[in-house]
Amino acid sequence: MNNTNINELKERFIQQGFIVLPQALSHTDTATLEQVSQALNKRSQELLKAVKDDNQNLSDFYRENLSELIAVPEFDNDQKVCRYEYIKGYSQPVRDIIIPKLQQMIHKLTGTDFVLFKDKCNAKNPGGGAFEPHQDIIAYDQFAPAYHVTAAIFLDDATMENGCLFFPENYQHELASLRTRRVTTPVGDLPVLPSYEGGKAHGNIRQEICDQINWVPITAKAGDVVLFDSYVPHCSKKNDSLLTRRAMFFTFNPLIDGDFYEAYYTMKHQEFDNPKFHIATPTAHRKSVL
Ligand SMILES: O=C(O)CCC(=O)C(=O)O
Repeated sequence: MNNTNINELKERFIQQGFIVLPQALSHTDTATLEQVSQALNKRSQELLKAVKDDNQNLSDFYRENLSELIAVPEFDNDQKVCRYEYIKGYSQPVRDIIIPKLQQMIHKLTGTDFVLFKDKCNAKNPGGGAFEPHQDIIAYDQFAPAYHVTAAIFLDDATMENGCLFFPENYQHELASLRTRRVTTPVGDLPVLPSYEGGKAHGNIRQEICDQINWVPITAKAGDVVLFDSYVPHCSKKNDSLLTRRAMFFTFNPLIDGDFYEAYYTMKHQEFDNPKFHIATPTAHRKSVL
């Protein structure tokens, strides 16, 4: 993000709710994240196996292990890692190097100090990993902050074939006539879109709203960063390739609203089955409780 185009980026971020920053991290940083990803994916696999071998379920395991990495299995395979979370709690390089850099990036864009709210890595395994259209804010509203910025960092190229993200061209414009609840945020009043409640589609934006949105695929190279706020609708299709499409998501909230990272993960460890924590995600959990 250089100083010459910062005003244009700011304007686009406020208007669209997202921006793409090609190759925003250095090669050293992406190499660090690659190492972290390999170590944490291995740890997640070991955890899923150990819990199964002990005839335990993940809810009980996490209730008893509040500082453990959170491994969430795939919808159709309880031994395959769909995502893992609590990266900052687990990885010193992420804590000391990556998060401060992302904070700087977001500060440059918004002029505001942000603190980490949550983090995760989606594995997006071959044959799976579709995320239905949703707004992230729906999954965060049990905590005080009403606005968040997520940095999605791609560890693999994201393509049409392997399930890149889709964002609206300009949802505020496309849905200008929609009457819905609006929330005051640092970038203006943003809409909470009507979504399904309960059942398999819990948290997904209603179909008639999705149909009014002009969805644009955002393909990305490994090392690209996409910054998006917690109101912009987004989704991704399943991975139709033979390789994973890994991406880490670091979600921040304005520092002025407080630091909720540990409170968020204490709640997530204690309430692993709470549907709030599995909105629009392709995880084993959705099959079992919804
Ligand atoms: O990883 C993806 O393809 C989509 C992620 C997403 O939409 C989310 O986690 O909210």
